[in-house]
Amino acid sequence: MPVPTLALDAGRLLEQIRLLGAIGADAGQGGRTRIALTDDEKAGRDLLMQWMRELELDVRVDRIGNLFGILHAATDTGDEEPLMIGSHIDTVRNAGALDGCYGVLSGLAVARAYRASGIAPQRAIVIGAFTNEEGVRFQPDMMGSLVYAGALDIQAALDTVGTDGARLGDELARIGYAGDMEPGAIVPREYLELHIEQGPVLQAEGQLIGVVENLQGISWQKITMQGTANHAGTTPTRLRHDAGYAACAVAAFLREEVVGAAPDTTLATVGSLRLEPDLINVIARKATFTVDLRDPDEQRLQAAEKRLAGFLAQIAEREGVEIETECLARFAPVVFDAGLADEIEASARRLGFSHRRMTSGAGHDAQMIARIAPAAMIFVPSRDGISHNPREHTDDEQLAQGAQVLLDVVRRRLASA
Ligand code: HGY
Ligand code: MN
Ligand code: MN
Repeated sequence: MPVPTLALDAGRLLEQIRLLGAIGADAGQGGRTRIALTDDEKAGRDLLMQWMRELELDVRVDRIGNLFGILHAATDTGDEEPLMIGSHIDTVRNAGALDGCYGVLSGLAVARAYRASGIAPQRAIVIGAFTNEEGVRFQPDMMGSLVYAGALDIQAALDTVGTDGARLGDELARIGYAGDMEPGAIVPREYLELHIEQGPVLQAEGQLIGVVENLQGISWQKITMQGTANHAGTTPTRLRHDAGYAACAVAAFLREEVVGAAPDTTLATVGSLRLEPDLINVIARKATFTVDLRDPDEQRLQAAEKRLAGFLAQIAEREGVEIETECLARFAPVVFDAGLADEIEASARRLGFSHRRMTSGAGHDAQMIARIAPAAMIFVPSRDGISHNPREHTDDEQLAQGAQVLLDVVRRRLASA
């Protein structure tokens, strides 16, 4: 079948990015917040559903709330092995407008290009928006695609209790997105995800397209330290069981010793830290905090976890605090499909776009779908490498060019056997 000539409507893509980015807008500080299964995220889902229907896509929702729009093939058999384009539209708190949304809306742009051409694709195109990619309310992250890939039991996911005490299944029902399709019912022949890099590499090297070959390992833990509240002015240091000090000692250890052991690859973040009773003149009796460890190499990631575990035992002994750890997410590094990566590189080259192969620092739904189908990712630059921040930005032209690469890969794949 000849490769169809398809035109990307970049204007509509950019407009939809802005319209979706306005949902959940944070008053007065820029940015938006659409944390998974909140009313604001529901509003984003409703708008996406409306746009899918405008394109006359067949809309499906599965039991974990993953949302799909299907552009059916020219023939019934073509529906059996669809090409899937996906990402997410939930956000962290006070987020940028592009993380996840760019990939989902670029999927709509691909479907729109086929619609506008009057050509039905040889194989169906499925555009997916996966539930709870960010994992900031309900852990683990990439939850919807993890369930979709069959690696997390649906009931366990529905019974997950969030950081606010809400049960995931109840919230899904409350916002009206507890669908009936079995997760995984649509098995893609391949999966593509277009995403902003969220890091500094492409901009630093003056490259436009990232051909993402692999994605680093992720280890999330919640650590609870139980000390003894006491008077800040009367308690000698040697008699303290200070959960606040112990938690801060862990953060310092992570930077100096854990990252220090592999400074070019291992990353460690204490992103959430709560002290109780959280008062200026009371020694903290309790510290609850999170540790996010990443490394592209599984052995180094395990070594980082071991170093942390060793220090926790030491500080518990030294400070006389009790420590509990809970694993919130643990994903080994993932290698994407080499053939798909080659096709992405070939499209970038054909379009005359500078490009380089790279590793993803962030987690993505692609790493989960890679468990059930060949998957690969396309990156575009993030200005100053900023993301998970209202200052997240990619130039309009770069966003359009990234979507052109996606469209070119799709049209070639769907025209081949
Ligand atoms: O944590 C991550 O890398 C992704 O944003 N969920
Ligand atoms: Mn993302
Ligand atoms: Mn993110």
